[in-house]
Amino acid sequence: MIKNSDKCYGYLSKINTPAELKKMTYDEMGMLAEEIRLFLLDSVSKTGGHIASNLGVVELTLALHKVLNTPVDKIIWDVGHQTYVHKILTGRKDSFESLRQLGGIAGFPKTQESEYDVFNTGHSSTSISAALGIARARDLNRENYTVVAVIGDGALSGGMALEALNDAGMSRTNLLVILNDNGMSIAPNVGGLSRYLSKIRVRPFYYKTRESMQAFIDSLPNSGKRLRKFLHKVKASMKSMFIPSMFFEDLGFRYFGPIDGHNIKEMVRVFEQAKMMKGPVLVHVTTIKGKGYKFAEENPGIYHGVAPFEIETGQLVNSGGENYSGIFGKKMCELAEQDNKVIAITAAMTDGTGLSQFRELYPKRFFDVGIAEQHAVTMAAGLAMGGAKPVVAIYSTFLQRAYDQILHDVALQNIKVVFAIDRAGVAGDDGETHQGIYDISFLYTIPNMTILSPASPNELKNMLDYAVFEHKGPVAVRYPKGTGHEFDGSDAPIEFGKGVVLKEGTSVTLIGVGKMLEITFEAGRLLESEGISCEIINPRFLRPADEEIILASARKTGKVVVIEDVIQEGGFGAYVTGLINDARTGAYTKVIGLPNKGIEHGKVELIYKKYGLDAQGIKAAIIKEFDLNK
Ligand SMILES: Cc1ncc(C[n+]2csc(CCOP(=O)(O)OP(=O)(O)O)c2C)c(N)n1
Repeated sequence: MIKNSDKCYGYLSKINTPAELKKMTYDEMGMLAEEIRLFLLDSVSKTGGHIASNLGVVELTLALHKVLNTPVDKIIWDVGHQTYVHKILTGRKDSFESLRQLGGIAGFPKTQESEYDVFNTGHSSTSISAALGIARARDLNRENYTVVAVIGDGALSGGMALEALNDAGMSRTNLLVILNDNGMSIAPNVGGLSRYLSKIRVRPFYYKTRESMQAFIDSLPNSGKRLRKFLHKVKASMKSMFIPSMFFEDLGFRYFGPIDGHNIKEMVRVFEQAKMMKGPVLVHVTTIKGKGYKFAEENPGIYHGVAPFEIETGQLVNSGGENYSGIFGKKMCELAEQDNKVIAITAAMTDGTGLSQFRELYPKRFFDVGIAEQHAVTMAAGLAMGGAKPVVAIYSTFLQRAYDQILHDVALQNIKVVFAIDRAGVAGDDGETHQGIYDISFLYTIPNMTILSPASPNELKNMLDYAVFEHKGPVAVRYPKGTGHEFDGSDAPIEFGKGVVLKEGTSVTLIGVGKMLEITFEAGRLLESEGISCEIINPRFLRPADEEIILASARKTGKVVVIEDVIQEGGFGAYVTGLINDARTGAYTKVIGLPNKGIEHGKVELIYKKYGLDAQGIKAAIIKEFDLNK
């Protein structure tokens, strides 16, 4: 067993800031890299986290911090899931036990956590835009420091990254982009750009020859002008001979690479050179995802982001029970078998959304479009126009990217696209950039959009049946992370716009949205034990809501509480409050949800407790609000 003791970490224990790194020799840095790998395995196997991506960037991060003068020089990490090594080197190694835990250090860059974290990331493909902005501000302020964006080949498939390259390439701004190419997104990377990169990866000969040639030209005396000109021409034509089109150079970047992202010395040499150059420069670094840990190297997709695991066997600690993503994936296979028009679309999240089996069984009806949520949604609209039945599976948080595509391309034309929204509600460990707590609010503003929220696995399956085969127009089925339980009546068929009163009561109406229904029942039991009679409603449809049962219950109890694990502004509770007020029932309302201030990382249950969304908290809030103790 690897021990987390100073004895094993002779080099690492000396590093508190990047300054110490600068004094190290390359051999020492090599040994430090090995210690960092052991340290990462030791801590992430306990806390869970993005192990494979971090194992892959150990040397890259060391080389960057060796060359750069951080925090004056700025590094912007794309997605930010690969910043553990950066955190270890910038004063946070002693906090690693608390990684992703409530109150502990975050799994992504956080400006409030350290001055070395320059820009908060979490969603993919933002780094080049942010870096270009920072570089432009630097120039306007007449300051002088280096700005670096580190972006993976997966993140490069996102439209924003390409928009930023397009702008940066012609900008003449001094900007360094490091492309960390491991051939992997979470799963193997997809698309034409990925194929292009793999072509470059296997043709380092061209770049090596070109570099040597440039060095030779530079070494020629001024008198050799004609030879110099001739060699420049040869160099230029070599390009078209070896690589059909030099994408990055044609965009306006100076391109270096591909270089070995596990060779610190080589990277330091190239980064030093690139840092001194004028204009935008792209250094293409090749790395191995999961490097140094057999299980992660063999299965980088599985070890991309993991729960705690056993180091020796690679065995993941079982979270118990089939989760909603798995249930969704199985149901999709059933739907596809029933109807050959059913199509599944993912934006680089095949495993995460439970669609691996679908991909195997129905490869022609499965599309992984890369990290391209916007494209996924509009492409789905096109498929539907062509007569297909597209189901777009995207995590709630990433669907934010495609707001305009949902509105402009799908909803305004009232096109039937099914949105399978995974990780809806509090998603936990990944923190504020990954919580699925905005979807009800943003979907509520979209015309023609129907929103369903299943409260159990059976309800998810039935809602998918309904959405795919019966519903007309755009429809979203939003379901949570993790597992769920059945309750009496959970297998009742879905009827458009209909909710269900699950328990009659007289003192207060409790409406539990989706996953919160289970906790609402628990809170109801606590209230009943104090003699407060609860009526419990499962709304099922958040839009259009079942106004009839809600208003009838409001008139009966005079007090209505909506419980949802999303932000309160614009949520279902806000809608119900308006409904009850407009109907002049005279009933009081209360929404128990989340404040709109960014919800930090931590276990879902602990976050619920902190924000009063656990059964005890709900009970206490209701008693206080309505003065029910008297
Ligand atoms: C907009 C968005 N969609 C999906 C994701 C989920 N996601 C996190 S990392 C990742 C793959 C990134 O691949 P790459 O940039 O190559 O980094 P690597 O982990 O391979 O180093 C994906 C799809 C995300 N963070 N943001």
